[in-house]
Amino acid sequence: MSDIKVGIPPAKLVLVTVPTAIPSTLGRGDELHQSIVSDYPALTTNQGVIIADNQNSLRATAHGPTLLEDFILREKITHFDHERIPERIVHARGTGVHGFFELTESLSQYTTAKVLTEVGEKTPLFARFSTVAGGAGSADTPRDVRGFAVKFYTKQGNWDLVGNNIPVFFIQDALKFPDLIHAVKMEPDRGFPQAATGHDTFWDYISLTPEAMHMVMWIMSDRTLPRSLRMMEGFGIHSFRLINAEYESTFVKFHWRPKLGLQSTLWDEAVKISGADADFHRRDMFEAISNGNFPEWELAVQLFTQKQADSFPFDHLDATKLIPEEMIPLQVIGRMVLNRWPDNFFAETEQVAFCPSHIVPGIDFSNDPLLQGRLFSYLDTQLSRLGSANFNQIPINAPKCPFANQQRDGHMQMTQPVGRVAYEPNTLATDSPREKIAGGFRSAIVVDSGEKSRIRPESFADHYSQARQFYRSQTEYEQAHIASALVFELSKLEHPHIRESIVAHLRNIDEQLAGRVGHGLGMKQLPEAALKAVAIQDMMLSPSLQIIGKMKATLEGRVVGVLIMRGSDSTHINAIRHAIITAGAAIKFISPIIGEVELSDGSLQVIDGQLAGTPSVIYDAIAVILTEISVSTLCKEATALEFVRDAFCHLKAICVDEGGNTLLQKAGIEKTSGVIGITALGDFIEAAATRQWEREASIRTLA
Ligand code: HDD
Repeated sequence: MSDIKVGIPPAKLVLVTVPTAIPSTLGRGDELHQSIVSDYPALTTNQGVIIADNQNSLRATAHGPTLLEDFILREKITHFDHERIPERIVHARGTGVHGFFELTESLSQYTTAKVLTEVGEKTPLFARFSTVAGGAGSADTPRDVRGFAVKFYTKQGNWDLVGNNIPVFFIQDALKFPDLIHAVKMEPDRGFPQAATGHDTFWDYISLTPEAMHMVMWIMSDRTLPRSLRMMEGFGIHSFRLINAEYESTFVKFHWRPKLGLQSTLWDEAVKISGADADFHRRDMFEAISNGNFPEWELAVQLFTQKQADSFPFDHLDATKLIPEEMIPLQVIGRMVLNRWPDNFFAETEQVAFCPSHIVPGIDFSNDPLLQGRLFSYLDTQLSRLGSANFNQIPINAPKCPFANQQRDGHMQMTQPVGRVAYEPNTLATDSPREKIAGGFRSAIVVDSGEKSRIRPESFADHYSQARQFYRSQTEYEQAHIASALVFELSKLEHPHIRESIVAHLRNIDEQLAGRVGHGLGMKQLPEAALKAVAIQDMMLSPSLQIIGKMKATLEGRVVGVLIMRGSDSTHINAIRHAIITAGAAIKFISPIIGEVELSDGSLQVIDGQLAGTPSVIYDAIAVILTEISVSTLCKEATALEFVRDAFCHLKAICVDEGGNTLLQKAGIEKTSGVIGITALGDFIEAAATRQWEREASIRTLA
């Protein structure tokens, strides 16, 4: 007999005794495993039968065929074969987190919804953030809209606010949604591109859909390249109605505003992040929650009456339009805090079923035709995705308030109702659920008249004014990014006529933008401007549409990467660590070899990332602290040179000591703004809290 230490999870690590000589007649090949697990709960089949051998199927003889009789094998493999459910047709890749909503300002004047009237009440919720076009296994950082869906488990039932990180949408009518999605997803004959808009079918459809032009401006902006899910806004998009105790209704638009401010990456950075860490956003959220840095958003509302709506120079029921904050100011009414990672990704994040039709008494829909179509689509899709009308019984979807009705049976029914009554009204079961006026859901009283027809109102015909307003409201850097993104996307097309058609639309948005894009695409002459149904309005500029304007000059929630090697100055490292942590950021150490690095004072610094595996794109700012000896080695490492070059080209602050500066020189980086010596740590922290926009013109042609 001999003692053997085996590798099993640390909590259960035990020393076990196994026979050195295993009787050959057993022939199992896993006696070691058997003896280790003897202290654990028994493994059973789904029928509760204890499994004696989970490593070998039942065979006729040692070298014979496997027997059909092996019910353990068949049950296990059958379950495995059915483990996947259809992924969401859109928004398949997502990250879900639990949290709560706390109301800080009551809207009792406008609504009876308790979630919006009981100040201080904490309503539990589950939020899921997603990309739209890619499959469940695609990367986190393509250029794409982000879904921003929140399920509030209110005392009056579940309320799902299913929005995006962009306040407008591509189309005005839900009938067009399947075409839009077929155009943007991978092309059906070739099966690519995955999670990308830079292909012919998408732009072909867009070129024939002028109502999409406002959304095109948003998706070509850096809004579709968020730095973190924690640093993006969310929007309910449609107008909804709030209904008060007197059945008076007020229109409302919902906005989520991140406490950390808005921040995006640059296109080149996003592309490289996809390669460095396909799970960048999910990991970022996971780490923030695990470290107790709970992400937080304000919930704000825009409230307006029908009379105000009638005075808007656009139709608020058209989902391709927004109401500028400068026109109807945002009123902050509460906060959302995300503080608990799900226990099980499939059970919660995958099975959560959001439906815009899930609303509670005191909230109602507007007649936005896109919203009206969504009210049907989501419930329908859950039936095919989750396989049963009983999807509401899955714990993540079940309300946390009492619920009872006479709906019965169906696939995977989990409840076992008793008694002979399964209908309402009845006289036979006095304790069975009944309809109730008090506290019950009532629709808004809306009077409508007109002819039944397939028609869109004339007030939906202005497709360019808000696109122009958005573009012209951006900073010069953001305008350049929009132009470059359009050049990049359209240059991918095989069909020149689609490119021309898009540039023809751009001429209605902004001549200078059309010129920049046309030039970038090598057009000798710009096409005629696209036909427009109504005159374009020059609306007032709205700085609240910028990202740069809404970035917060803070390092809070960010990560600084520090490149070090053996002998790096411990005084510099301690000073920089202190400055970064005091600023609310996290610090990660990078070195060519993982493990521990001995610093100048003999202390050991644990390394978080190996240089080739953790490029600077995953950090918000970097520092390089090296000795003259170590830097001579690093100067021959392409990854080290790329580390500093990328940080520089992505407009990040860089802090260096003398050794670090030698690496910068080798990489051809001048000590310009945002490149700061270790002695001016205060300046580095200040520079790291933002990006060095003025540097951009020196390293990139801004179209
Ligand atoms: Fe949608 C999912 C957001 C228009 C049909 N949508 C889905 C999700 C979000 C949105 C965030 C993912 C929810 C989750 O995390 O599970 N969708 C929007 C927004 C829209 C919009 C903000 C416009 C303002 N969607 C829209 C239309 C239709 C759909 C017009 C159909 C007519 N959306 C769906 C869907 C999905 C979905 C097919 C796929 C998975 C799901 O519902 O549960 O039903």
